[in-house]
Amino acid sequence: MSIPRNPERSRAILVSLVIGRPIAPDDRAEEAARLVESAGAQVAEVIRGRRDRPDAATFAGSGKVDEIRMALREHRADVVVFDQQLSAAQVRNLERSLSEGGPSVRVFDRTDVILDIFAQRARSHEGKLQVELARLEHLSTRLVRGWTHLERQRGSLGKTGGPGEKQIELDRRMIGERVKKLREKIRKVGKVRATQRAGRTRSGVLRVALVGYTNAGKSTLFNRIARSGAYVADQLFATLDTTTRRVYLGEGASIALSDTVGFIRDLPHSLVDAFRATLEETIQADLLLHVVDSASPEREEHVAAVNAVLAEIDAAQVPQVLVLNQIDRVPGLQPEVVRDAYGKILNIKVSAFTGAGIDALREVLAEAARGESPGSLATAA
Ligand SMILES: Nc1nc2c(ncn2[C@@H]2O[C@H](COP(=O)(O)OP(=O)(O)OP(=O)(O)O)[C@@H](O)[C@H]2O)c(=O)[nH]1
Ligand SMILES: [Mg+2]
Repeated sequence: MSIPRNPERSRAILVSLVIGRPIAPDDRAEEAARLVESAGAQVAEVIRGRRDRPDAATFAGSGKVDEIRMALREHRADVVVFDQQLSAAQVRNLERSLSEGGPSVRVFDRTDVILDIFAQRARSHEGKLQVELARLEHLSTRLVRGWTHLERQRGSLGKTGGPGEKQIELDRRMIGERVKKLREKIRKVGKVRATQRAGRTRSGVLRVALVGYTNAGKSTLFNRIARSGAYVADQLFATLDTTTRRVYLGEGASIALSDTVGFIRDLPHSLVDAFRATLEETIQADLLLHVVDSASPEREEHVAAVNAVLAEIDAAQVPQVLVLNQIDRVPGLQPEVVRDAYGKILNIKVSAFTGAGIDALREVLAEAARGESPGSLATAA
């Protein structure tokens, strides 16, 4: 499933400002652009820059705001996305200033975009509950600062009529009640999940979870290992629901393999909290396959961001195997299992796309399933 390719997608001006540091060769702006596109909008122009510190009123400062206004007019765009977290006051000031004397402009920040993607993608009952909870919690942080009337008019970024509208009509008190109800519902669904998990534990099957940065190739790898058909797409957060399959690896070795939601740097806290139940699959796993896109220049940052989220959900102690995926895109990289002098696995190089290295990976999993190689697995912590 993908977002409807709406020909009348919002045209967005993306603002990617570096605070404090000098401007880096910008993979960050590229990731932000992919986020915006994954939400269903179209990036008309990227405005970059750097500041020593954010401007209190508008984050960007008046010169940049003028530049954004010109870009909006030039591209007849009506959406501005900041690749940072904005305060309620900054959003309000920006919207007021940028809408002056023209069509009304909506301003979103990075958290809005990620929440918007999740809202569009959630399919399962549990996923929908979790996203609604995350959105309400994000919304309530803004309501505290007295922003109800503006929030009410805001919609989904990609003009696909996200599920947000209805909720936004609620006032703060009702939001509080709704949040409580949602938490209770999620807790109940989580209980069912725990029972299912207990069933798997009792059968003594090794539980393996695929984790990693969004778009690293987890679902592609899942399909390779499980010979199955999970949804794969070149978009961020293609997978939101955990899928688990029993995989037979020959000679009495079998595992329960889970594909999970991708991580991203600065994942909104409300989302981490809301998805805790889903991510429990990860915490409870016996082994994590940490999938990395080895062709990404940002791979080190991605690994660090994933490990940060793992620590946040108390999964840093779970044994981890680093799977360097997409080696077909890196000249010179061969499929191999790299071990240190003591036989501990440092990483496994594969291509989920071509299938190179997958047999070796399946063999490592089979060994782990038979309990033959406890010393060869490392943890992130
Ligand atoms: N060239 C190449 N492309 C790959 C490889 N593995 C995955 N891809 C592509 O990378 C994109 C993302 O793959 P997914 O499997 O959806 O990635 P994911 O990690 O599940 O992403 P999310 O569910 O969004 O977190 C798709 O276009 C895949 O076809 C690989 O080994 N080589
Ligand atoms: Mg996926």
